[in-house]
Amino acid sequence: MSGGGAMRNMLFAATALSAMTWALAGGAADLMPVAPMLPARDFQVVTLPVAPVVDGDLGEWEGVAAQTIPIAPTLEQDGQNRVGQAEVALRVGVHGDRVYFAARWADDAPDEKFRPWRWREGKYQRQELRDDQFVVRFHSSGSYDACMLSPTSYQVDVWRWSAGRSNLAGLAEDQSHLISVDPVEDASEFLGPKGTTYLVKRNDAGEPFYKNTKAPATKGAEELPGIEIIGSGAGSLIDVSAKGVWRDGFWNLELSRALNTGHDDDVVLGGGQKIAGAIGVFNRSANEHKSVSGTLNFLFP
Ligand SMILES: [Ca+2]
Ligand SMILES: [Ca+2]
Repeated sequence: MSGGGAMRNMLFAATALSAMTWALAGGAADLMPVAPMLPARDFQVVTLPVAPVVDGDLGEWEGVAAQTIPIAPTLEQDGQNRVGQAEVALRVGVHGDRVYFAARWADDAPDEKFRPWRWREGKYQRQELRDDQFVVRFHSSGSYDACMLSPTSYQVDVWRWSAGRSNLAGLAEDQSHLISVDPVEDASEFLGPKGTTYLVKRNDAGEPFYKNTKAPATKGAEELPGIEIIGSGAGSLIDVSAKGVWRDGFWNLELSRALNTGHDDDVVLGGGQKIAGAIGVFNRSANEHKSVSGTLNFLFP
């Protein structure tokens, strides 16, 4: 495992730890100050009289009271976290056989470039620019625990909206994370006080709708996009429709998915269940450089 990978994994693990500071094992032994997690809370999902159009215009949600969800950095003193202590105005409702999310949060500028190519010193070089992102996670199996280093294994269903990638296709990427105390093939490993934990990030089954571009050898435009849409995608990967519109200092994002997709890599929502989850916001960043809510216990009608 590379040093950078080790740090990423360690920090990912750290996001689920409460007020614990620990050292990077096997690397530079940097101390990573982990911020305390926000408290868990219940989140009532409402029944919507009409289905919202997933277009980033939240006008049809006016009759639904938004709940203000505080979010906080996963790490203390994280220079790459541009969100900080903030709030998301969140509304979640069910209409028919689908669930809808409306999220609105402050962001000083829309960042819609993902690792673009720029012509530098006689060739195109990747620029480590990241786009804005919003993620939702739901507990899907196993023993969900806010602390990833507790002796449990569990899986979460992850929806990842990205301003410069999935938004171009009107989607969020439908993914899952497996957190395991037992070794898993192709997992990232991280070390905690109770031993090694394994993390696997997977895309749901199906056909991708974008890919990373390759840069030509000869000079064209000064800057070229880092990704391109290659089709509409297919399968369980594209279950989540999503559209975000940035206006007047805020992202306005709508997400929607069938309560039951019929795909075995998705959690079934609705049906009066209480399902633990969380939300996270990135501003021009990736990996651990995000601000997250505490556990949200979604109470479905
Ligand atoms: Ca931004
Ligand atoms: Ca899916």
